[in-house]
Amino acid sequence: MRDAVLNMLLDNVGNFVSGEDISRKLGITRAAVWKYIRLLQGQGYVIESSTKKGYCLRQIPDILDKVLIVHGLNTSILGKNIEIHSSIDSTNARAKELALNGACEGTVVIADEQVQGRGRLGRSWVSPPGKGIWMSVILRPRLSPQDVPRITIMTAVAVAEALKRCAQVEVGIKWPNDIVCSGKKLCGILTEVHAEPEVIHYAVVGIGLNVNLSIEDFPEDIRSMATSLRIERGKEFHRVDIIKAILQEMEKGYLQKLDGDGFAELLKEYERRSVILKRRVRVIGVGGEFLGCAEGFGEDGSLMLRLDDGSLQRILAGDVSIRGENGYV
Ligand code: BT5
Repeated sequence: MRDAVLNMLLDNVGNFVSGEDISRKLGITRAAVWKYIRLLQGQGYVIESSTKKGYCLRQIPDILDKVLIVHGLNTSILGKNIEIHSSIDSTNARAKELALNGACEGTVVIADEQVQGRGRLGRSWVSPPGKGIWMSVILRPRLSPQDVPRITIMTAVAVAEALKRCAQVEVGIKWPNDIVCSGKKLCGILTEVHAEPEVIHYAVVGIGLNVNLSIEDFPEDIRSMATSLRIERGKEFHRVDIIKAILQEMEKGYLQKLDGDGFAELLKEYERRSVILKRRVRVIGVGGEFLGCAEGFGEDGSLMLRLDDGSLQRILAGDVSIRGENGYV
């Protein structure tokens, strides 16, 4: 009932809805309506009340409220099922568990805080409470397992588009899985799959996006290479707006851009945003360390690196990190 009351207020943000209308529509007493208004106010919603006019939602708090995420979310698959946690070990770990148990495609797990957020290759991901988007999406793509890196490419472009729309910020993409701003890491993507040689059972795409973190929120050892929207734009953002935009952009990419001409178009967009293309980069991979010029990206999401001896080295996504010749980018 609390959700239904909130939905009515959200349908009329900035306008009054009478207590009588709410009680009639929801079949509850006006005293009950008032009880839910008080509950919402206690959760941070600024609701003006007037004996004559009723209730008016004036301000929405930056909280991960499922009603806020679903309200007006214009997707058909992503976000059909949403699980929100105030604190969790890792949203990717939880999403994998759900996927194994048959959770539907498009299931989203979001947490206010992660206490064991994970990066690639066992690295950790800093995920303090209330300040970032720590989210994982379950997909069941009809792709050949070797093309899995396309999912990370699609997600990176989706996050970039969402940030342009919601935060008026132009970000770069650092292959394979980083979103950067002013040469620092704003977001990391972790795609994990459960597959057999011919078929992907599920993919879990984890997105860690630093929204309202200040520099002190990062441990000292990563302060020089990490950033947040707040640091970049000098103001705070509502995480829910960005979550919705990411889900909408991701769904577009998922449905239209993972193969054929759609993927060719996506790759162009990825290249346009790449911060390493045509630059000399150092690739630190399991197979060793290479220095060369990033010439392009393959259909499978690999990086084509022109080595100093003139040969072209194809580097698969997922097992390398990239540094600029003298720093992070
Ligand atoms: C990544 O790994 O960039 C993937 C990060 C994915 C995090 C999301 S959050 C939701 C979901 N649930 C999870 O448990 N994970 C996913 P990698 O390229 O390996 O980068 C990790 C490195 O980035 C660390 O070793 C640090 O140097 C740095 N780092 C850690 N936390 C950071 C942060 N909040 N912002 C910027 N850099 C960070």
